[in-house]
Amino acid sequence: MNDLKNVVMNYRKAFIQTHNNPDADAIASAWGMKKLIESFGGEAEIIYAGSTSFKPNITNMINKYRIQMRLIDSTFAISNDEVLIIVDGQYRAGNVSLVNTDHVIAIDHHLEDGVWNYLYKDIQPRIGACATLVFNYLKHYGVMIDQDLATVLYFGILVDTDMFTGQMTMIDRDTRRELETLYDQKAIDYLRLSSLSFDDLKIYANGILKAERYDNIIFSLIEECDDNLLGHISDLFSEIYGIDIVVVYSPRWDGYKLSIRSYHDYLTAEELVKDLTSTVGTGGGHQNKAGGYIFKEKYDKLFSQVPVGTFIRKKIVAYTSKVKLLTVGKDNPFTVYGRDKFIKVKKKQVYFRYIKISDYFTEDVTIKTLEGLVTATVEDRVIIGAHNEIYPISTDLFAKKYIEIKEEVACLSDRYIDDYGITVQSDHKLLRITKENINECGICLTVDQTIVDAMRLEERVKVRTHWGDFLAKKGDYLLVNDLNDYYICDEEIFNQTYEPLIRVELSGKNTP
Ligand SMILES: [Mn+2]
Repeated sequence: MNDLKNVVMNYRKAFIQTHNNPDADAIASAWGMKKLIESFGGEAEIIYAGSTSFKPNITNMINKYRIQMRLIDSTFAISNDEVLIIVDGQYRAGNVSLVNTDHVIAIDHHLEDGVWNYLYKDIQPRIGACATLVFNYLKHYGVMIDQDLATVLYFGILVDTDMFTGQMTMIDRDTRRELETLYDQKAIDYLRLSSLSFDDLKIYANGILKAERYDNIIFSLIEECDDNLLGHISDLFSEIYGIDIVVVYSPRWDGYKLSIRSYHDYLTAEELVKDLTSTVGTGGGHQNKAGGYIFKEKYDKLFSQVPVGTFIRKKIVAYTSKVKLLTVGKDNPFTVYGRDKFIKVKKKQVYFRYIKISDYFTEDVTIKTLEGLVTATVEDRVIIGAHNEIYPISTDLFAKKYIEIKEEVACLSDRYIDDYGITVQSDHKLLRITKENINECGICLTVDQTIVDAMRLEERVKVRTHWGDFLAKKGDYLLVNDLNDYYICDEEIFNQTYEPLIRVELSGKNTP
């Protein structure tokens, strides 16, 4: 993040380009970026291509905050002392009109679309809205965020995340909370309540007429429309008696936007969207509400012969009929699968990173991973596992299950930690552990010798425990300590952390 300022300030002027037909997130990101560059003492102008007739809420936003944007056409050109900054899109992407230049910066939250030699790029597809990224740049450079800018950024995030129900990370959630201390709530209501036009009613009505029911599931194809509308329609469908899963999809220039609802006993909207988009797009969300995207390019490579509607129906129906529920304490995995399917395994010796909370803090802490929150007391230690997985452990238990290692060795934790990493935070202090500084953490070795029964799962299974429901995918392992204590282990983590007990062959002595 440090060098964005240096890169931009090498140029006399920056042109901030949104994707064509910009939406609230694109405009919010561009406006925030303009303010950022002006805070550096630079000059910036927002440009866009496409239609000049906006949704009423976009028009209201532009007018209310007097956001200046220049409409460009294919003749638009920039000179060598000017830089092009693309927000909420990428250079040479199908929805970003081409401006010929070698001096390009991209700040975006879509999947990386081709290789380009950017002067600077920040492309983070897991983030819910580009406005989240821009907010964090403003914060990083200490720019004052006034109420107007906070409101516009907030509105961008709100719209892009389907009212905070779709794909979001901890960074989006933190940004939302911070903006809520600064924004103008009334203005948000005003913008939110002008999100539909009268014509949208027709789209809404057609979507209802075209809905198809498969038992407890409803599917509906909605004509190209504002993202907002999809959320409204799927919420309405989920109120129908006897329906617990809703899948609504709508074409976009490069794919399909998805809105999913689930009030099923154990299938969450999030897992449905993740399964549906696993090879063809992206998706995320929560228990009941989720959003996603199917990319046309990816889809056509794999399933060009299958209409998207058929693909969506088949995939959702297959998923809902296949997933089995095992309730700990009630279902016996040995009877469900057969005793002979299990093997005895024990924990391998694995090196992990850990921190002693008292080395950094004098009070209790909250640990944030991208997936969620964990809390720990100042006496605890924290083990950093694989895939940003992290768990607090009492010092007593730590002493039983791990030994501290003094010399530097390769740790499993190091391989998986990424740029986002984890954040440990108290009311007064913040510690961020990423791949940059993970080698400053301590090292420990597992010495746990517990033997459990393990079975590789050939299907998706959900295990309901006292702590909640855990979803296993095909290939993961079901580990059984006893009938009141069984759990799921990811395939890769299993292979790295467990090993089978060696069978002792009684060769030569098996004579009658
Ligand atoms: Mn966006």
